[in-house]
This record gives sequence, structure tokens and C-alpha cells, in this order.
Amino acid sequence: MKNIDSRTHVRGESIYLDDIPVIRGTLFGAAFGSPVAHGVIRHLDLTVAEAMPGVVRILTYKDVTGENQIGGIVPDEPLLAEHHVHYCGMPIAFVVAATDDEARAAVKKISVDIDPLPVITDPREAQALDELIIRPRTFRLGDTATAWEQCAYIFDGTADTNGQEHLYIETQGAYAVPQENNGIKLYSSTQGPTAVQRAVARSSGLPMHQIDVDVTRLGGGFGGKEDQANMWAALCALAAHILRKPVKYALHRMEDMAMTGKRHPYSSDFKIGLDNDLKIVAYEATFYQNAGAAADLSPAVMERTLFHCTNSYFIPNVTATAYCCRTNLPPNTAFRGFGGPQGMFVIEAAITKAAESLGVDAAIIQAQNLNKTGDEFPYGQKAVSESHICWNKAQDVYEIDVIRGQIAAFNDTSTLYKKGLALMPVCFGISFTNTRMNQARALVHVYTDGSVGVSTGAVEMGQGVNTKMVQVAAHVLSIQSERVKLHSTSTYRIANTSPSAASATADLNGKAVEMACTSIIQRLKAVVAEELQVSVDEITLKDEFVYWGDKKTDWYWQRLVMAAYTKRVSLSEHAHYATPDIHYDATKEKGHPFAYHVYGTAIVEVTVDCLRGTYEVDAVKVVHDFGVSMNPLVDRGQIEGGIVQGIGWMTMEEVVFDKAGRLRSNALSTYKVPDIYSVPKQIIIEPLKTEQDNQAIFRSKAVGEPPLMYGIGAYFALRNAVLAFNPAATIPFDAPMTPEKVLLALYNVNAIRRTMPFANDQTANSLEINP
Ligand code: LUZ
Ligand code: MOS
Repeated sequence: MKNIDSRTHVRGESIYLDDIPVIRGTLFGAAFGSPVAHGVIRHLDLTVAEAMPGVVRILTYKDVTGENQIGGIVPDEPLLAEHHVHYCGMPIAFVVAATDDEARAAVKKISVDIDPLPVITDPREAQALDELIIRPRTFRLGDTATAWEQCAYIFDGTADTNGQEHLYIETQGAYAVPQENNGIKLYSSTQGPTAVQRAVARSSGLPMHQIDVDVTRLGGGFGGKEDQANMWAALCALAAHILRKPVKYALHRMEDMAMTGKRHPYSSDFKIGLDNDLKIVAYEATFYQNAGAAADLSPAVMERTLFHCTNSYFIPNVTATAYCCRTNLPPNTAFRGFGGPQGMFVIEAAITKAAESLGVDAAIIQAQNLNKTGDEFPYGQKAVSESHICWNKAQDVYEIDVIRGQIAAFNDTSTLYKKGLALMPVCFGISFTNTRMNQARALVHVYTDGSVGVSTGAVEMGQGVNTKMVQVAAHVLSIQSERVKLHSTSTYRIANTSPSAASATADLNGKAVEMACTSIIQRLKAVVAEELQVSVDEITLKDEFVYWGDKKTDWYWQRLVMAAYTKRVSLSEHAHYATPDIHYDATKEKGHPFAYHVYGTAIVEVTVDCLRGTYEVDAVKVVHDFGVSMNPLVDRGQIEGGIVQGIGWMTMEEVVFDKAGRLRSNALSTYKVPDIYSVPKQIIIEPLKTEQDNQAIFRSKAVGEPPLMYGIGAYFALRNAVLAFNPAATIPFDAPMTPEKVLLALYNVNAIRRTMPFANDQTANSLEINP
């Protein structure tokens, strides 16, 4: 089935926040953000701004009618700054004016006196000063302290990953429309309608039932709108509540880039010990997470880093500690993978360090340590593993020996271009790590003409979840998908939703749709069984017709619906789903937090231009564990997008803050994302079909986040290409591997052996796989 939005997308008819017709009298907001990263507000001068044309009101913290607080996990984030500012761009005032332009013009006329305080941008510095947002956490398996003695080889090092701008095509924004008796209707570009409802209720002082958050779709989220849509919605709602006028604010791109948090940069230490068979015996990692100025989702992101610190590998002795470090950057937030990719990069760096030091191919160590079913993760859950089968299938279907041979031959003859290869196995846990969030609801109405309306807590952000919800309803009701309409996501229709996140949205909401439709179908079967005077057990529905045994009857869908209506049988159902069997005890750091894991292996091939330091990704060849994909086209889209986004994070996307905490990469002229020229020339996806049961909807495993981590292979492939040119290059594990860094490594001049052409140097060929 095609994505149900494809027609309106292509015709430019899909409705996003900015396509909602505004009501006459709508006012426009714009935030005034702190010009400095840390300090005490001495004086805020609004007089000039207030006299600007069109300005209706400028709100500050003094105007907040409820609690001046929007922090979700930790109450450490005011809606509007009171006396302190903690990051550049932190909202201090909210201008409301007759037009968008007038609001922004007035923002420029606000001035503020701030006594500066020291600015911290480095998480290690924050940790040294005990600037921690939550207590550090440690995951343990076995005992690393004694395990080092069993190791033949021990290596240590550091590995850093930088942030990443979400760059959703639709920027953050909200539109608040006051309703009678103090109610507020909100249109918000949010992944979390309930999170917005909660933040608005808290900051306005209204009960949640007064606030209807309604979301048709987003132009992308990637985690950036899991929590950080709240701010803009709460500002618009506050203004609408006070002024009794509709208020809209859609951020400009540069406002969005400067004021919102990004993927968390991490700086990490690792120590890895192996035995003579290259089995990893012990692994220690310390993660310094750059959380930014407020908690936001950082504690949960940090937790997922620990969950994924061993990626697909079984390591019997693990000690992994993470620090959630407060810095003066915009609060960093959810981003596809949610800390998992950062954890995986470090174990891959550790393996690579061991491989390079021992002169073996990293793939040998990787293969030697993949987990098996029954192996225990450091957090206590036992693996149901597809690691080996994905890895082996990737080697077979893509003929890895042939690829290695071709690359070796190329590197032998080419001096100015070198190719590199890396394999990237992935194992990603599916479920919100916070167990209580793993619940969802669906509301299904069958109308008397046989058409069906479905509401869920799922937010469509381009990932195709609504298409999957239609598929579930149509399948369970045995009707054509054209009869099913997915309605907008509304807190009036579906309450207490978890954000659309954690790759779990189709599973959680799909199961709820399945349950609701199953209840309706059972009632409809009872109706027709009574009419036909047969047993309900003998009734089935297929392709819109009722079958009695295998005999097709003349009862078709609409007739059945009308009969139920006539008998006054309910044609509506609201269902609740909660993932069974998951639990986690954070005091012991043990449990069974994930419904299941998604596995896969990617082969990444790159070519480096050794004169310029530029590079191309030749191919990403994947074996991916779909379970049984319920929509191969939608899932392929998720994988292709995830791979490109992961490669962008690992290669060219470079978030730059200066020491004063100002974002220098604040526009698309200075922040490079993959374009049509830099995407892989080839992406091949081979499904690993597993028939075994899992907890996914229709056994179609979650696909949103796992493929992003295939992109990590691009970093290591580039590294190998550089080493093919300059075997003595010293390359820190410091992503992204931008062309500048590649160039520096290529011409690490002191280290280059000038005596011979590299092509003839055996050690130059890092692809040699003979240990
Ligand atoms: N959001 C969240 C997530 O709140 N909890 C999670 O575990 C998670 N995982 C991935 C992406 N978003
Ligand atoms: Mo996400 S990082 O699943 O919002």
C-alpha cells in the first residue's frame, strides 16, 4: 500500500501548521532570546519595543498565569527567564503584534543588561565542576575489575561525537485559538500532543481538559519535537489566554537553529580487553553527555546510551557509567536513536582501536563477538538474537570477499583516490525505556454508510504511521483501505498519549487499533450470526463479505453495519494497549525494558579524494531485520532516510558553538547536510525475514530509528580509506569526519612514510583480513 499522503504531498495540498487558514484578528508572536549564554539579568528594557508599530503586548515571566515551568523530567526550565539566563537564545520575552514582521521588528528593539557568568560548553568541564543534572548511572555485568587479568590485550582511548541539527523541513511552531469559557485549541507541530497539553496547562494554570491539542501532521520531527514543541505552544497559549485572541508563532529557520536543542554531543573514555581469540572479555566506558542548560529529555537519552553501549555484542564483563552534564548550550534533546548511536560509536571505536593496534581487520573482532540468543545484555535482558544471521547473510548476498578484493585492487593501482570499507552491525531495543510510556489508545467509529474513522495517539511526521494504521484497521475489519480515514491526533479524542517516538508508535497505536477493530468485528459477527441463526464461531469476514464456514453469504459490509445500527449495537470502540512483560528496576539497573530488539548489518563503502579530502559514499548494503514488513515501501523509505541522516551526522554535519556559547553553524550556509550529491550512490536493502513471533504489530518490527546507526559505518569506512593512503595517520575518534579532518589525517605529514608508493605497502592495505 502506498503512503496515504503521497497524493496530497505531491500536489502541495497536505496541511501543515502554516497551511491552516488563520482566523481574522490573529496576532503573531516572536520570542526574544538571551544574547548571552550565562548571566544574571540586571535590566530588561521593553519601552522602545512596546512603542513599535503593531505591537499589542510583550509578555515576560511576570505575566505567566500558571507556573513558570515547562521542564518535563526535571523542573529546571522556565517558560520565560526570570533572573538568570542559561543559554544563548533562552526566551526572555514574547512579543505579540498584529503581523509576523512587526513582532520580529519589535524583538530587535528589546535590550537587556546581563551580568555575565562563566560559560561552560564542554561536558567534561561541567562534570569536573559537579554540574550534573541527575546522578550518574552505571550499568554492570560480570566484574571488569578482575576481568582485565584474563585479557591478552587491553586498549584504551577516547571517542567523541558531535551534536546534530534536526533540520525538520517544517520549523517549530504553534497556533493557539481561545475557546469559550477559557478553553484553548492548539495547533502545534509536535510529536507529543499530550506533552504540549501538559506544558500549556501547567504554564497557563488551566486544567488539561480545557486544552485541545490537534495535530494533522508534521514536516519532520526526528525527536526535535518530542519535547521542544512545548515552549512555542505554551508561549502562544499564554498570549491567547491573556489577550483572548488567536496567537501564532512559527519560527524562522535561524531562530529554530539557534534556540532549540540538538542531538547530544558526547565525549567518552573506553577501555577494552580481549583474549587471544579476539573475544572481548571486558569493556569499560565513561560517557560525558553534553546535556545543555536544562534536563529536557537528557536523563532518558543518557539511559539509552547505557542500554546500547555494547551494541550487538555480547561482552561478559561490562562497566559503563554516564554523566548528564549541565552546560550553557540550548537544552539538547531527543534525536533519532536517542543516545543509542552515541553509545554504539564508542564500542565501535574501541573495537577499531584494538583492530588497528593488533593489525587485524575490525570485522574479525566484530564477528567474533556478536551476541547469540540467550546472551545477557548489561541491563539483564536476554537477547533473542538475529546478529549472526544478519551478519552472515550480509557477507553472503553482497559477496564481501569480492568487495574486499575489488577495493584492494583499486587501492593498489590508485594513488590519489582510496577506497575504504566498514561493516556496521546494529542492535536496537524497541520500547520507551521508561516503562510506563509504553501504552496507547485508539478510537474507532464505524459510520452507517460503512466508512470508518480512526483516531490514535500517533502523530504523522512523514514516517508513514497513518498509512500503517489504515492498514491495521482495514485488515482487521476485512474492508478496503479506502473506507478508512485516519483522523488528526487530538487530545480531546485520545488522552494521555506518549509522544510519537522511540520507533514504537506503529506498534503501540497499531495494537490499540487492532484491539478496537477486533471488538467491533466481534459485535458485528454476533449480529449476523443471530440473523442467520448460526453460531458466531462459524462466521468470518473476507473482502467485505460475510462467510458462513467457507460459504459466501449475501451479507456485505454496509448491510452488516446497518443491521448492527438497527439493532442498536455499538459501532464505536475505544481500546487501550500496554506492552506486556516489560519492566525495569533502576535501583538495580536490571530488568527487561524492551519488547524486542531490531538487528541488522550494513556494509559501507567509500572513496576518498586524497588530494582534496573530499569523499563519496559508494554504497550502503544492508541486511535488515524487518520481522515481516507490513509495508515494504514505507519501511524502505525509513531505512533510506535513516542511513542518510546517520551518514550526515558521522561525516559532514558539524554543529559549532564558540567558547561564549554562541551557535556559529546557525544557517544552511555553515551547517552542511547531505544533499542529492552526497547521498550514497547505492543503497541496497535485503530483508531478513523472521517468522518467529515478536511483539510488533503484525510482526512488522519497528523501523524508525535502527537504520540511522548503519551510518556509523561511514565514519569507519572513511578512516580505513585514509589509512590506505597514509598508514601512519593518527586519527582521533572524533566524529564527524568532515573533509577538513580527512585532509588533516591524510597529510599528517610527520607520519607519512615518504620512501615508497603506498600502493606497494602491504600494511597500507587495511582491508587485508589475515590476522
Ligand atoms: N523517547 C523517550 C525516546 O521518551 N524514551 C525513549 O526511550 C526513547 N527512545 C527513542 C526515542 N525516543
Ligand atoms: Mo524520537 S528520538 O524517537 O522522538
